[in-house]
Amino acid sequence: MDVTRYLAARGALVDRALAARLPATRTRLRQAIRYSLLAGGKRVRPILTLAAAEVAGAPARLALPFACALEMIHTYSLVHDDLPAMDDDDLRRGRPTSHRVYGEGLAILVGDALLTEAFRVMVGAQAVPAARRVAAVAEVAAAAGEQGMVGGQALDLAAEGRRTSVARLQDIHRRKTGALLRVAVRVGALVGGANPSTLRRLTAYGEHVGLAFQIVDDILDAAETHTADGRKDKELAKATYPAILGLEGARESAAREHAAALSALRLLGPKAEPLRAIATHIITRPELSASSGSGSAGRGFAAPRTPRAPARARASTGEPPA
Ligand code: GRG
Repeated sequence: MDVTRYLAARGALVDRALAARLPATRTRLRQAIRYSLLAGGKRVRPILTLAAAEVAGAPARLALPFACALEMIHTYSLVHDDLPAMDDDDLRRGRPTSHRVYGEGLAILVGDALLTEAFRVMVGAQAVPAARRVAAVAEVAAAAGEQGMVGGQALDLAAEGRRTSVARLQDIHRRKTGALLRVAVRVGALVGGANPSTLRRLTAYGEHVGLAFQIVDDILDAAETHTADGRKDKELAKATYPAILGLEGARESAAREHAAALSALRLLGPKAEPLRAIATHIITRPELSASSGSGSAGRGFAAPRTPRAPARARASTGEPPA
């Protein structure tokens, strides 16, 4: 299948739905929300939700509110992660970060509003039977909160500058990045009414894709660090796969997770083809090849990479902000 076309079409569907749910108004908060939400992210999580719903036998549109909600939660996490108290990043999705444009106070509120709106959108998905809806909302809450993404971010903060074992690193990644990717797949399956064995297989797929995604992200960051921004030593103080396993070890881990993701889908037939293609696309992102630079502009899995500038690492070395 032509995965690039598939991703572009599904991404456009999600973009339109998000823009319609949060139409432009004259308030600065709404402008700031739209600035971050409609900035051209890859829409990996919502696309996984739509694809999983189809594997379960439902039309993708049934899962669209949940897909939008996951993108809202993901965008909130990026806006908050970029704040001076976290990573202190200047660029996100190829443009200045929310707090650089709108100030820290409003950027915090953008995240708060997106997280809250996500739950309103899911609860209001009337076309989804109430029992399925409640089950899906509860799973998203768990994946986004202390047991999942927020807890993982806290572990990540605590791990900076310390020696970290592979097991600990996996735990951080499973929660910080993996939980939302896993739940994106599960929610599509739940909303679509997947039977228990399909749900189990899709869950395993989501877990392996979640880890592969984060390992690839670490590899891309490490490659960038070596070639471009000269922050190698500080980046290596972070808990990442290349820092612990080396680049080759990290690539092997990503390949193992990819193979496990495909194996989980083995018995799901042609309906699962988009999920297979997405897994393969994630680990063969164009920026992954050693010779490539920092990516080209525009949508897609080759969207511009944001140089990481960890404020916490700078603070610990006493280096002034770049
Ligand atoms: C602040 C509560 C809180 C959580 C932050 C996920 C996260 C936790 C922070 C993001 C930091 C980061 C860059 C992690 C690496 C993996 C990742 C989530 C990359 C960004 O996701 P993409 O590549 O981004 O899907 P786009 O912009 O395409 O949506």
